[in-house]
Amino acid sequence: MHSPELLLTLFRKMTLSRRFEEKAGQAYGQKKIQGFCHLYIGQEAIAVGINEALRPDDPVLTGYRDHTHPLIRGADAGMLMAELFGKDTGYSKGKGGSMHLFDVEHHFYGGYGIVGGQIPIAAGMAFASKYRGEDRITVCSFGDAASNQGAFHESFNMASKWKLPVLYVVENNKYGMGTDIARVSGEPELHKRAAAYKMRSAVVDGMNVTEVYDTVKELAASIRAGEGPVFLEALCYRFRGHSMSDAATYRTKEEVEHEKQRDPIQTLRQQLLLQKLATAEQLDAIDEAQKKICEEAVAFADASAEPPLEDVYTHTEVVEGEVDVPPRARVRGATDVRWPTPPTDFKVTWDLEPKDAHAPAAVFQPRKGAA
Ligand SMILES: Cc1ncc(C[n+]2csc(CCOP(=O)(O)OP(=O)(O)O)c2C)c(N)n1
Ligand SMILES: [Mg+2]
Repeated sequence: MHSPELLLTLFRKMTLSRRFEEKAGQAYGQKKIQGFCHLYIGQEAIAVGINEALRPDDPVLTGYRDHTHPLIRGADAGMLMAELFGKDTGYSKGKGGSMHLFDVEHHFYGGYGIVGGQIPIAAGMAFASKYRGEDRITVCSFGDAASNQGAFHESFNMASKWKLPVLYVVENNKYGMGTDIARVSGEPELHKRAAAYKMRSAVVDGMNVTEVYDTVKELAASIRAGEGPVFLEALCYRFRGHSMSDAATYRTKEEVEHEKQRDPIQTLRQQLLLQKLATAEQLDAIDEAQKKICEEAVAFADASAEPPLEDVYTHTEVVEGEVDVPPRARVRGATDVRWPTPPTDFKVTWDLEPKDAHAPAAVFQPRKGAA
């Protein structure tokens, strides 16, 4: 059973994501957002279900469809929108943009435009947690098409061999940019690939937020207990185009309309009403409050300045000694920013390999009678 508080939180966060994405879509149409922009509309149950089942200090990474994760982890909506607008008040001073959001304060480590780029980075972050003896788990989501990247194989192999504390989640929305995953995959039931790495796997209805929450809660506990990485397949559907420019010739209008019947927000709304855990008026009020947050986010981004011209070539790489002010402190003057301080005593030797992961050394036995 889920508490009414939990269900209402899930509803609020999915609604916040939906309203933010609608505003981003609108702003893109008005040319306030340039370049690429990928909306998460339809897939909200996955990010929200996952995040609610995690600890706030568990690192999270995803691809370029990345607005929702930081938003629901507590990032400042105005600063996220400003980043999309390319403004100086954005999380990365407008230099990351829609595909490269990053919010260290809330342990959101990107935002990657290279398909599958986050998969090996997540293995590295999980390795770091294990090496430092922390009990954090890293969660990394990526799309169905990303699971055909070479980095998938390399990372899964190492994650399994080293029993890394990582939860990989494939958000299977059936399509890459416009290619049906079944057309290009020897094994389109993606979770089955885990067997090749002796990795635990699970499948979940990614349009059902409570199912995602329950599944991830259980899987996260198993990973935190040291039982090794897990591969979760979340079956879902995106209601909008791949990005803001999508000719949409690869799927029918009927298919999209049919899938919209499974809207995760409407499903939870119906559940809350049926179980009399909230009234329609209460849910509408929650929705209105999220709309207001997103309207204010757009107003903040609109009113913000472009990055100064002299900054064109700065802040694109880490420069030793450069002052590093946490974004919310820089932009909002916040004094409550909790900034992680990673250890500095790095040893770059083979000792980094977790000791318990060593396989027994193979003993070479020459065959009798061999020449
Ligand atoms: C290495 C690489 N190859 C190709 C592209 C172009 N590209 C951008 S998104 C995309 C499809 C990815 O689809 P999927 O992984 O299913 O994620 P979804 O967009 O459905 O969330 C491709 C091929 C890229 N960005 N990076
Ligand atoms: Mg996809």
